[in-house]
Amino acid sequence: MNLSHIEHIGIAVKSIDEAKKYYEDILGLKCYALEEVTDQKVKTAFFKIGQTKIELLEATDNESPVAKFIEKRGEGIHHIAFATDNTDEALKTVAEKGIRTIDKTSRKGAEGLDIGFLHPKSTFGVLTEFCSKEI
Ligand code: CMX
Repeated sequence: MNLSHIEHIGIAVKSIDEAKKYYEDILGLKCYALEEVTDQKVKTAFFKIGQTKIELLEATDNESPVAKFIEKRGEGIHHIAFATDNTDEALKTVAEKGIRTIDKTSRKGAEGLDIGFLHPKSTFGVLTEFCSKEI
């Protein structure tokens, strides 16, 4: 399935405006993109460190997975995303090995990537994402 690196770490926050100050003013990283992903009911802010990105996630709706996550568990690490060369194939491969996938096929995520999630109950408590550039 060719996982190459950690593409990003998703962090659920109540307010991107507030959290962004910590990443920029304290850690000295630069926010290079702000994007709303309507399909996922989130606003995102991206920072890059080496090959890996930090993705801040703010819910845009009470029914957003991120709103539910913060209500239940508070702000913090929400998911880890692995880069692969083909999200659809990676989802299929793990499903065939008995892992519960949230998405059967990929959908469009931030930055135009093809994304798909594995259920945290099947991955030792970590919501896991595969993502790839369109092929
Ligand atoms: N990490 C770890 N565990 C999580 C979790 C997360 N991010 N989100 C939910 N859970 C756990 C809950 O704590 C709960 O555990 P318990 O039953 O032990 O309490 C269990 O999973 C079920 O949680 P829930 O609150 O009932 O939520 P749902 O089942 O309705 O949804 C999930 C959970 C993971 C299926 C849903 O959040 C989902 O489909 N996520 C994928 C999409 C997503 O998160 N999009 C936002 C980011 C998009 C982006 O990066 O662009």
